[in-house]
Amino acid sequence: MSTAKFDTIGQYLLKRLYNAGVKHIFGIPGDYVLGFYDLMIKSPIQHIGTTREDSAAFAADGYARCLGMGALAVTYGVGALNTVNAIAGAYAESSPVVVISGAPGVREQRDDPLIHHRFGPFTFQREIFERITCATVVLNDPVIAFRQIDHAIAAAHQFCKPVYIEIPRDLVMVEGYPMPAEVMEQFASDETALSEAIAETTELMAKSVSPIIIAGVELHRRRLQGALIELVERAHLPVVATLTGKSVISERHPAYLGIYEGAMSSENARYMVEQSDLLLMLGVTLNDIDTGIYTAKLDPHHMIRAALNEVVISAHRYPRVSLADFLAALVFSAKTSSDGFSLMPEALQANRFPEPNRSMTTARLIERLNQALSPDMIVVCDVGDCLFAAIDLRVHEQSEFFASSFYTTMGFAVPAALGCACARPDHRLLILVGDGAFQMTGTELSTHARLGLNPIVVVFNNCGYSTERCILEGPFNDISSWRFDRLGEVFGPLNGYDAATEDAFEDALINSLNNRTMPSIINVHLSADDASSAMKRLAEHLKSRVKGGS
Ligand SMILES: Cc1ncc(C[n+]2csc(CCOP(=O)(O)OP(=O)(O)O)c2C)c(N)n1
Ligand SMILES: [Mg+2]
Repeated sequence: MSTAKFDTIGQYLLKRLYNAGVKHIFGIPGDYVLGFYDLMIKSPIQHIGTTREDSAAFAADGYARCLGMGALAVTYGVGALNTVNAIAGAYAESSPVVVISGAPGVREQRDDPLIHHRFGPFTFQREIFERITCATVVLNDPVIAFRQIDHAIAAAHQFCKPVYIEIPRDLVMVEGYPMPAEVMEQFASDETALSEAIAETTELMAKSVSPIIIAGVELHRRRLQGALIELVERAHLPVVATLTGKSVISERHPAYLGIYEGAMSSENARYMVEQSDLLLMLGVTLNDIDTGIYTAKLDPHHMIRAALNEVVISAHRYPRVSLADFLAALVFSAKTSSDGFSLMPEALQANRFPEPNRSMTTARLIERLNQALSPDMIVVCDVGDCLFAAIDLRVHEQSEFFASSFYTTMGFAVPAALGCACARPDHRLLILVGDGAFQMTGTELSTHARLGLNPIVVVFNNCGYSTERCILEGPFNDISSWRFDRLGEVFGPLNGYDAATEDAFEDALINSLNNRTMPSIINVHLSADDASSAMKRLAEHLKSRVKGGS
């Protein structure tokens, strides 16, 4: 009979993760983490094996974006270090991913052995992760291990960033000790600054003739979408989103005008933002992507910018005001308008498809996907021209759009979609990916297949690294040509289609939509010099700037 009074450290970690909403853990086993794996498969948490550790981290990132937390468990050195790029991405993109790494046992480490997967002092791995997470803990002391676990999970929640938990293999089955919960300091808004910021904002809004909201990524990460929609609907304000904030509001809402991304925006969205006399920027990060490679024309003197914990109006600043409090107070004080939305959102193209024998282009592909999107679809997009093309994609009410749109790491989409599919089994995944990015982590499609998932993968096959070609053409942008449609033989079961023309794409798309039992992949042949409408708009703009000398 067991005499154990408390959970073991491994059991406690699994319990706390489960209570935080983590029902799946992604990763690849190794001897330093096997004890933890053994506990995991005996727990209610399901293990999802991936083909590579960075895929596990991307999957956990997708999972976290859907449910608020995701986790992966990997072995020491070779496993953990394989996740560094993906975890740096989760850090840059504010995604609360819990990295669990096994490690040599505490007793083993004492003798300083030359043990496999070791690459330096045993502290090195934690030090690496310290730079790309908001908390790192090494569970090498049973007395404080439970508290360290609580701390790491609370930090991931609070800061919306990855955390690192290292568990030496000889402590997985050692009992820990319950401790009183640590009180983490919570950010509290300064009431005076908040009310002054709100008073000034409402006054400016009342005077403004053409106010517009620019909705940013932090609204999504802090789960403030509900407050945004309330504000939009109460005050009848038009809204655009940034690319990193894409889908923070339904892209079919009557107040929504599209993505604003400087010269890459649609004409309508660009006009509405750039002629506005009051930009209400909520949770917007002004990075190069969201400013359309710095082509945005946003006048700071017409700007109210609510960031995570400050509000900046024109040239002055209200410190210690949280985005959530500012938005809640703004909703409360918004003058409700009984007018309907009198906006002119750009109508979705309703062109006829397919045009017989017509070669497929990126612009037409997006048009057709817009028609095919349904409210139960989540779109996960890789970087490359498909990301810029997605500016013109309009996702529905309950659907979401996820991408590594700020960090822009290739290889995100196929594995992140795996995480989304596990998190939201009632949704269908549409994956947009370039031929180059697919070659990085496309093997994860076989995990989708193994689990009986049914994503539709659209490969934008433009014969290499097209985005890089736009910057500097050279043989380094050529890649080998893969028969993506034939991957079922190796990665399957899955349906593969080859689509060079609109007719072929139409057949492939209809078959893919109808087949819900396995993944589908459509290899869409695009010409190497084809580009999304957004890229063309940017090129036009840059050309006219050169001609105009500005
Ligand atoms: C991991 C990683 N390596 C390199 C890059 C640099 N990069 C950005 S876009 C791109 C080409 C992407 O090719 P593909 O997926 O085929 O999309 P395309 O640009 O052709 O539309 C490269 C190499 C990157 N963003 N991420
Ligand atoms: Mg390509």
